[in-house]
Amino acid sequence: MSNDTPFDTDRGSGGETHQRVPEDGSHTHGDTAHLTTNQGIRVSDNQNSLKSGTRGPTLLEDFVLREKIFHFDHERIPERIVHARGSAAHGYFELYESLSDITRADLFQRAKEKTPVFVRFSTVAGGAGSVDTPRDVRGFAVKFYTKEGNWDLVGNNIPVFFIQDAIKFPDLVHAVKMEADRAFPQAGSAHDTFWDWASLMPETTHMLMWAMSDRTIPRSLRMIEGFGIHTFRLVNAEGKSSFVKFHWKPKLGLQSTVWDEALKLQAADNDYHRRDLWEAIESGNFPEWELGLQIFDQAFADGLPYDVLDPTKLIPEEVIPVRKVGRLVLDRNPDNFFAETEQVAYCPANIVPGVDFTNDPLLQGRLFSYLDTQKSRLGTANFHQIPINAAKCPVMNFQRDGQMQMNVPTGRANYEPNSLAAHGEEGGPRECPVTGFTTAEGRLENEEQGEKLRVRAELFADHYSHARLFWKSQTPEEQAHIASSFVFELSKVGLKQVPPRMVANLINVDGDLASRVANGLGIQLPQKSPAARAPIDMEPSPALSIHKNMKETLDGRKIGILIADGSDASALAALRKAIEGAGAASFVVAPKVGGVKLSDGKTTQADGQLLGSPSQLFDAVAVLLSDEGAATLAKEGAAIQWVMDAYGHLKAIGSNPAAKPLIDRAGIAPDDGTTGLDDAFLKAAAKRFWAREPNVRMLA
Ligand code: HDD
Repeated sequence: MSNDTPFDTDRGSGGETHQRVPEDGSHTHGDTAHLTTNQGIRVSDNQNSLKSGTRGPTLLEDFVLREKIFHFDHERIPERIVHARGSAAHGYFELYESLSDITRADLFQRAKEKTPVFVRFSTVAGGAGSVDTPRDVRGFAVKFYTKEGNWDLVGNNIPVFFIQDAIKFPDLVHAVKMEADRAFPQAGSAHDTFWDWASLMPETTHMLMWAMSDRTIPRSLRMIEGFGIHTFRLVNAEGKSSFVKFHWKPKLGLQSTVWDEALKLQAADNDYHRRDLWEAIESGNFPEWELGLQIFDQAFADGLPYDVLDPTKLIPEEVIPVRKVGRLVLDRNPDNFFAETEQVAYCPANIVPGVDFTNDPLLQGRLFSYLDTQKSRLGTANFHQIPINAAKCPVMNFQRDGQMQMNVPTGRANYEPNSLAAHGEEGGPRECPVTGFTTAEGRLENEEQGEKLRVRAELFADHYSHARLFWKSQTPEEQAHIASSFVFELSKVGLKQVPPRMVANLINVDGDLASRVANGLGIQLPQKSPAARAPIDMEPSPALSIHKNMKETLDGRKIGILIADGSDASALAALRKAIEGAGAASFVVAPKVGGVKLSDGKTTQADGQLLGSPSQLFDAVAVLLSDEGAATLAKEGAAIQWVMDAYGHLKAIGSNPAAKPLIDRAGIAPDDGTTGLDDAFLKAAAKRFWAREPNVRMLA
């Protein structure tokens, strides 16, 4: 081994310990990286611990072994109490036009300017190792590294929340997470404690409607909306402030799975969403959203029959249109999951000059919680110095020391004011009343401010108007899914008093919904529960429906093609070309991944083996078989299930005539979604066939 230079030439001048591995995988070449301990001592043997004799006991002296095991023992940090399972990506936000009239926030000043971002998506209830596709809310957290500091917009894919006051958050989370004594179920709300609590908390009803809708079983993280939820403020250079609600609109349109598909995805691929996001970015199909703003003023807020400070309410887009102001593009996967996705620390209190809070009592509680959480997770008040959390603008203050301090401040100036400069010493930074963050004027939205009260504002007592609005805004198919989800979840509840109590609340939303749920549960329709405040009727909002906002496109979608020995080579090539030409990815599935002998005698590799690539992984499926292949696969359960599930999940199924024995064996009744392998298939592949659903499952 060459060891002729005193310093490792692969190490940066700052002494950082990037563990660069030589391209040939070796670690002994003279000019390549060497394995070292964390103290920089080169390691001569990474295979054997130091022993007394060949078969003797391991020696305590082995600092290489002890350091390696010590570090390994501490590799995990506490996972997030909620949103533990997540996936993230780097990207940028690009502004369409200057918003200087409404905000002084630096990132909103100059058209076309890009601001770097790091975005983390998550489920809420499950642990870090849980699956990607339970019925659950998705977190949508964006860290903007602006030139005037970090702004975190920590939202969800649903525009409202379960509770109105942060003091209820621990109760919500305890109720929804695995039950305290048995530690199950993981990652889902379909259990006693969640519904016990939710049925006793009528303010959850609006959010429950969303949670039971297909919003919580998205097809892809690339196809969800995002919302800031709370009413925030934007403040311009003159100090004039406006209220704002933030929206993220996915370029690929909204799309969800059906429940049976989501359940089967949990078995097919635990990492379905993580993989999908990663692969899209890796292949250059960068996920994209538009940032939309709903802007309004105090007079508008005062005129509403509900309170804009109540996070269980939304403002329909039909009432205040969403103004699109820029786009978010995710174009780079993280280099290291732990360093970035796990250690990223979002905090709703991170805002920049030009953005401000409101008195929403849920938001106000969040302003405390996240900073506190980060200290507990990352172990030190210096977590802001971790690269993924560090602002990309100068950070200068007199905060000092603490565990894991990475900065080495020079001089004596660690207090302010000081007059050290007069002595020729470095005096340090000073406050700036002009460009510094100033709290917006007019934050006293509430005339009673000043009295100390533990109360809710009057209009917060309206628990049902917005739940009714949501229900009325759905298509009949979506309503059937919502009613069926209530039935599914409440059927898992063993506490007998809970389902009737929940149904009693639902009568306040809609009598038909409540009857359908009671009927699906096989229980008597109970008496309506008393509403704290009589609901009002609102105009339906089509923007709240997924089905009314889906895009018929193959962009970003994936089509599975089932082949077997003898499949037509040129038809396969043409099909793949057509699929990819339409913007989708094609994925060839075959009984053997190593090879299928096509009609031209050539062997082609499959992308996935049949059993490991069930049809729920695809948006539409094509079956291209020879007579021989169809005869074989008609006897293969996995192939029959492949076609049956595609049918049951309301997807397009294209097939060639020779595939008929398999199609028939799967019991497929022809409809608009069953086509040949021509253009009609590509058109069909961009849709789901809701009309088929009553033939394949009983919905509530
Ligand atoms: Fe929260 C994490 C979203 C209310 C306390 N929350 C967390 C994350 C998201 C949200 C997306 C994960 C961020 C990431 O990817 O690291 N939370 C919300 C939304 C809420 C909300 C949209 C309501 C509108 N949260 C909320 C309340 C509290 C918390 C009321 C406490 C009073 N949330 C936390 C937390 C977490 C968190 C415990 C866990 C891990 C973390 O913060 O970093 O502090």
